[in-house]
Amino acid sequence: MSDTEDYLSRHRAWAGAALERALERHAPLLPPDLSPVVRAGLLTGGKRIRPVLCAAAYGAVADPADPPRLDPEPLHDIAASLEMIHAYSLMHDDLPCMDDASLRRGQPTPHMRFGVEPTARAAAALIPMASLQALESTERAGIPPPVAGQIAAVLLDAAGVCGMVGGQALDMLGEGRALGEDDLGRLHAWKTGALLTAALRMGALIARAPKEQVEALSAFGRHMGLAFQIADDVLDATSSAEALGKEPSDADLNKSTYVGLLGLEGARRRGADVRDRALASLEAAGVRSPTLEGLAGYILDRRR
Ligand code: GRG
Repeated sequence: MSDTEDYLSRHRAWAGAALERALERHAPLLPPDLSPVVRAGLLTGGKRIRPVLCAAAYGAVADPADPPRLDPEPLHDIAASLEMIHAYSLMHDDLPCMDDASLRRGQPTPHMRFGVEPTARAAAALIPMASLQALESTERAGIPPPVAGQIAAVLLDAAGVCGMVGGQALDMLGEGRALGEDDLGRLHAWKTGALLTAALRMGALIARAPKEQVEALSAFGRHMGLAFQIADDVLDATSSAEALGKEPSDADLNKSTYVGLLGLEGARRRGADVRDRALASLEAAGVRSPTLEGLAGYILDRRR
C-alpha cells in the first residue's frame, strides 16, 4: 500500500465517524422512513476524497499558534458537510430520471434498495442537513460568524447553479452530443471541480490562511478537479463495472469524455499536465504540503 493510500484509509475512518455524528444530530429532523435511506447514501463506501482534501488543506496552511489549531473533531465535522452534499448528488444522479444507475460503490444504488420516491426525498433532505452541518459545526469550532458564513457560502455556492447543479444540467443537455473541449471543461469545472475546489478553499478558510494561500489552494482544487475528471474518464474507458463498482459507463450513456476527445494517451498526458499545474499553484504561493502532493498523485493514478 502506498503512503497516500495508507493515509487515505486512515483518514476515511474519521470521515465515516464524522458522518455518523452528523446523522445522530440530524436524524430527529428526518421522517423515520428516510433514516435508513440517508444512512445508505452517506455511509456505503466512497473514497471520502472531499473531506480528506479539506482537512489536508487546513493542515497545509494552519498556523500552529494563530489561530489556535482546531481539535480534529470540529474540523472533521465541518469537512463532513462536503461529503453530505456529495452523497445527495450521487443519490439523485443515479435515479432513473438521470443516469439510471443500478450499481454504485459496489452496491445496489439506494433507489434500487429503497425505491425512487424515498431516495429522491432522502437525498433532498441531505441538502439542508449539509447546510446546517456547515453552519453549526463552524459555530461549535469557535470560528467567528463572518468567517463561518463565508465557509458555508463556499460550500453552497459550489453545490449551486454555477457549480454542481449547473454542471449536472450541462451534462444532461450534452448527452448524445459531441462536446468540444471548452464545453466539456465548463461542464466538469462545475459538476465535479466546484465541490473539490470548495473542499480546499474551506480548509484554507478554516485555517484563516492569508488570501494568497486561500487562492493558491483554490487554484490547486480547480486543476485537481479537472485531473479527477480526466482520471475518471480514463478509468471508465479502461476498467470494468465490477472493478469500478459502478454502472452504467459513459459510453452506455453516450457522454462526451476526455478519452473520446484526446484519445487514451492524450487524456493521460493532459491529466499529468493539469496535475503539474496544480502543484505549481501551491509552489508559487510557498505552500509546502507532501500530503497534498501525495493526494494529487493519488487522484490521477487511483484505480476506482
Ligand atoms: C437536478 C440538474 C439537477 C442537478 C441535481 C444530481 C446532481 C444535482 C448533481 C450530480 C453531480 C454529480 C453526480 C457529480 C459527479 C461527481 C463525481 C466525479 C462523482 C464521483 O465521485 P467519487 O469518485 O465518488 O469521489 P465516491 O464514490 O468515491 O464518493
